[in-house]
Amino acid sequence: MAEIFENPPQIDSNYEPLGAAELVDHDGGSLRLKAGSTIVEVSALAPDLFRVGAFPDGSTPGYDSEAIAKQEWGTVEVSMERSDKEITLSTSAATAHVSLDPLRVSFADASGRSLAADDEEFGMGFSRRPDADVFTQPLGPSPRLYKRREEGERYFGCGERTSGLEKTGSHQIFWNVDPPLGHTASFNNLYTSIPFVFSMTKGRAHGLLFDDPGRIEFDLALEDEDRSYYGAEGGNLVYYVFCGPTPGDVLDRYTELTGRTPMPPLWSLGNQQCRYSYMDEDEVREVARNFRERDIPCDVIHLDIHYMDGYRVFTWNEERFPEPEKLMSELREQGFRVVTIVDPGVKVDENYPVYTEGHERDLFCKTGVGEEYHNAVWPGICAFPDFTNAETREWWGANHSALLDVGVAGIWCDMNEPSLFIPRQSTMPGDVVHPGDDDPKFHAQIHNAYGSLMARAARAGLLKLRPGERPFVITRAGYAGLQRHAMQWTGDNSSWWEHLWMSMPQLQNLGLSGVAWAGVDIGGFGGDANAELLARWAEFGAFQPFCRNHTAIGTRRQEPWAFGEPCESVYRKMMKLRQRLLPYLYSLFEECHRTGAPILRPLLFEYPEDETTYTADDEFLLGDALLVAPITRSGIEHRHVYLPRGCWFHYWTGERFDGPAHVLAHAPLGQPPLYVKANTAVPMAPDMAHTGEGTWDPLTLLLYPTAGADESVLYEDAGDGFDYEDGEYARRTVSCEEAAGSVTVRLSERLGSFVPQRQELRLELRGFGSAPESVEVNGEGADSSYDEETGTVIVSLGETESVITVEIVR
Ligand code: MIG
Repeated sequence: MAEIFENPPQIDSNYEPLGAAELVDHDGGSLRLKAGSTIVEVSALAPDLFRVGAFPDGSTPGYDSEAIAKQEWGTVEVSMERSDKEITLSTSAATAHVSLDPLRVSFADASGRSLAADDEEFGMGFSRRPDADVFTQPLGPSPRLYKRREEGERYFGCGERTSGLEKTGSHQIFWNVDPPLGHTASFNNLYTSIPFVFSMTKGRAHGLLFDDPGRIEFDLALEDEDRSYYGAEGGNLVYYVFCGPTPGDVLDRYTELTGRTPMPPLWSLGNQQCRYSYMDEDEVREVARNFRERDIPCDVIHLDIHYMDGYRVFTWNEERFPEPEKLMSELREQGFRVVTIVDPGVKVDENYPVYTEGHERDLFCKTGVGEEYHNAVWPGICAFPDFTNAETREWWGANHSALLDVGVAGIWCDMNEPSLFIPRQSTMPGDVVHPGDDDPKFHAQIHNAYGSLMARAARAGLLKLRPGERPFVITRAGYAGLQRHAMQWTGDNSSWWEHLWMSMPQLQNLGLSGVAWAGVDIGGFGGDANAELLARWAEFGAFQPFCRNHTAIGTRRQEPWAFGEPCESVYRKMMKLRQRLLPYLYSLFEECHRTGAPILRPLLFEYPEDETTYTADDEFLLGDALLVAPITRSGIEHRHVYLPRGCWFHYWTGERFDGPAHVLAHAPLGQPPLYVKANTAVPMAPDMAHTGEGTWDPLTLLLYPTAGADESVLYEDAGDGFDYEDGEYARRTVSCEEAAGSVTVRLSERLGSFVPQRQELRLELRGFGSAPESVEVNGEGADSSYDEETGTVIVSLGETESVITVEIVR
């Protein structure tokens, strides 16, 4: 099957675009056409979402896919117009134009802007080798799609990538691998595959998801700057077009289709610590003790593969971890939770119940001749669960009881590309068989979904074993939609400045591809970190949705204290800042859960009309209120920062900047360039060693008022469990407006039935040159103070559910 892994040329000589088509049926928002022996369907699923499917040679139309969370879309109001040459389907927000001879499909948004238009010449179709049979083209004809690149269109997204944010002029491969260390710009595909292109055209966004869990390639205006190409190997051609026009519209619809990020347990937003591996109970205790003694916030410690008995999944190594339950309850008393790694490979061992049960129940992948497929991984020779089978997933999920029963809090799915040792860092041969639920598939047909399916099994297992708790599952591999099962960490980066820089575009593109809950290993995994690199990495890492320090076996120690001062103090300061920012971060997670908005987001998400933001990928926004521009080079204390329109305040010095502006930031160690948007409240918790130490009392709303107005949202709930789904949350909008020297801060009514346990809400208003003339809360004199040195006004408010209005006259 080697041929199917070759890079196909963008336009190969065996390609035949679909020709003339005729309408055979239509129904509400859907058209069914026939072009030769190919059935083509064009459907409006929502006003701004269309789906196109092409099914060759009589194959039955169908859209089941691991990427898709929502299949039933209800009826969309569509008007259809028909002529001999063209059929149009118009919704309230967009139009699909289907021209019939030859068949070409294009789209437009409400303003008439053309998007995702088929290339006139090449359109869509299939590549068939003239002598094609099961040996030369085992997966059948190969779907190909050619789209025009609109004038000024620029490409982003594509999931986990090396190099910069913009992907215009690039070749993208989607095929999950465990790549060797390095991950330089010459690396293409990594651990996850999200074949979703997020396009910006002169301020307007749209998206295209090309759905196929086998190998996919895109050419994003590389070979021809006026054209993009999308191709798979075998199967049907299915793609979705998101018409926007704002970045938020695209992500909202994309995550409605592929699934939303679940609400995280609050503890999983705390700082986390890992090493490959903490070798025994004493070493884990020692790490925990250091965090508390050194006053560095930390919520989670991870156990890598050495906790297992001979790397057998769902077991404990009795020498290294003789009393896991005791260890975990001790750690829990100190406010730590434990996450354990789980790999898919199950050791072939007749005395190991996980293997014998999986074998007896026939739950593993097979070779072409029906034998259990084996390969080597950490435990030696292993069998591999067929996660395409629902029974396998249920069995796998239930096996997590061996970990959860002794107190493990979360599960870290590794090696699930899957990564195999023979040959080194390879993956399953394409002709391995997944027997599935009576629908056997070759591995090549489902490869990219394997990691997602493993994560799905873990999440479902955790939900079943602990129904009242929010699962915490990390995955390395996955496919589009993985965000509904797990968060993603980006695998084996290296302790390089280049990788500290790359973390930003990498996480921003993941965010534009639906995977907002993500993070890179702080300090870098491969190779040795040093004091300055680790300190600077913490200055960036504290702002990641997932904040974990991790490093490989045999490398230098990388705990926050490993390099002494000043690194340790910088690390402490940054983790304390993260801990204080948790109410803000948690509110962003809730926004993401509800709307798909990225948490760590590129500037273009908020300022799409400003094309300077399209290349500003060495800085990012956390929500819409914080702009972070980390230092990513050794030995420097200054860097360029682009501030988009609006007014920004430097967090450490209070200096004011009016954007759009290019500024030179001074950033000595411990003061990464961090800017707060004017009039946008940033909710902050008190100092704590871990998330469970206390309630958010007082909860401080940090604000920099200035002429103009803006608002933000504060969301709270129990921090775990599912009562929020029944209305047990507390949400309020905080608006801040300044006109003629008079500042009005208004907290809306508190919505929802959750009652925050605290005495005090506090406003911290910065940027006051002198004591305010007057401060009133709900029209009466207020409990307030002014600090001359920092120019800060503090106003103390009780916690009530009604509207609170604060008036400050400068
Ligand atoms: O072959 O479990 O990316 O985080 O420490 C290496 C050992 C397997 C790869 C993961 C890394 C983890 C390591 N794993």
